[in-house]
Amino acid sequence: MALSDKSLQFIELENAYGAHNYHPLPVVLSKGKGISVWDVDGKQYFDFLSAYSAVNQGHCHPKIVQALTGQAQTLCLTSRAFYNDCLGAYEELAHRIFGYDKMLPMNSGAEAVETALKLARKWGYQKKGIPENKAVIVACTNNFHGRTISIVSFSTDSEAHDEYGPYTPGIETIPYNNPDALKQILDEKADFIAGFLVEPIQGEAGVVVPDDGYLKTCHELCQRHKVLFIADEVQTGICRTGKMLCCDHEGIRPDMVILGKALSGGVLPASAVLADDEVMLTVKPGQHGSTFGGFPLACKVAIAALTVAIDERLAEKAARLGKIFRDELGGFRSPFIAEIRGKGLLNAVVIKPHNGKKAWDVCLKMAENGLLAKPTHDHIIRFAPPLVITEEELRRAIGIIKESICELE
Ligand code: IF1
Repeated sequence: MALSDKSLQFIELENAYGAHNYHPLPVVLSKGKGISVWDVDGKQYFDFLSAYSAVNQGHCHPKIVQALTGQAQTLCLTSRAFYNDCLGAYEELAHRIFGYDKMLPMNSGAEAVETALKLARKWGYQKKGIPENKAVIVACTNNFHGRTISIVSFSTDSEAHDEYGPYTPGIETIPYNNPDALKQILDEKADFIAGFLVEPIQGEAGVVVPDDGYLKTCHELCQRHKVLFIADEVQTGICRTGKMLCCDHEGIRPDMVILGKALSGGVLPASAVLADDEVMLTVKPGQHGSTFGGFPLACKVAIAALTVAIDERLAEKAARLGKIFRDELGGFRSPFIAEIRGKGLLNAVVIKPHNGKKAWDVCLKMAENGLLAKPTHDHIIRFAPPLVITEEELRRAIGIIKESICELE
């Protein structure tokens, strides 16, 4: 990709003064609207990453931006030392949409996952009678739940995990998409297990969709053994996979739901844990919190983001358009394509290296042709456009993907 001097300057600036904890595609963005982003030279792209599914409602959605700017001029932050006139309405909306007794608002996804783990442990000691300091949480191999020390403690990805020890104890991993593995560990030590933490589809692992019935079976096993079923819907939630929650596909109601990313339409960090009173009320005043969690600005933005998701029927759109995406690329023969998988508009193409070109080269070529996506694990490309995309736009984007692959053959 030829880079303009202007782009290079921004890239060099980040390289010089920023930590090198990312390896971005060499594109410098300065504007976004709906499904499009523009670089500093004014070139327009389809955004097929959507900030890892945080921008489901599209960039700078007018209703969400209006909520932001309106509240920004009124009251931004109070901390939870006082009540405010936005939080209750937000929590009530979450109750009406998701059907849980209570919400606990945080900021990043990782914080919400940490919150769920803390709640599971509290519940384990207070309600299940697990002996002090013996609670176990079960997670899955190839998980991605964030980057705090406790969360990376149970990561099985060496990049995310290594050299961050000593690690947090009390979390065990079992193979994903394997209900027998869950059954086995529950049979062995259910008395000590507080929760089972699972991504309904594993995003970072490369959009790994478990077999139909997996989540339902795990949910039943958890119920039978009095273990909390904790769904990390940070990436899959808010309509991305064709339902409001990915767990809705199997008709199960997790004991805890973790939301993040698109909960705020990608406008500011807003995450949350949803649970019923039996779990949520185990944490008492002073035992958990966050300066920004549930701040008025985030409440107003999240109310708007959820309202847009429902009013614009983003779940139905994701379901319908996702099928078109997989059908179209599934019927496309190329030596580069090994597999296409996904649900709704969370999809991935597994790339076989060809002509010495890999997933990274495909992404560079697509960027050149006006479509942004990012490889994960070297050989997988994730495709997740904002859900406000139209069928006509999706078909144009599919054209760019096909054309880019053909150019490399
Ligand atoms: C990065 C991946 C996506 C998540 C699930 C919790 C979190 C995430 C299921 C934590 C975050 C991120 C973080 C981002 C890249 C991105 C990602 F490739 F790493 F896996 F989306 F696919 N649960 N996912 O996917 O949320 O604290 O980041 O708000 O660069 O780390 P967070």
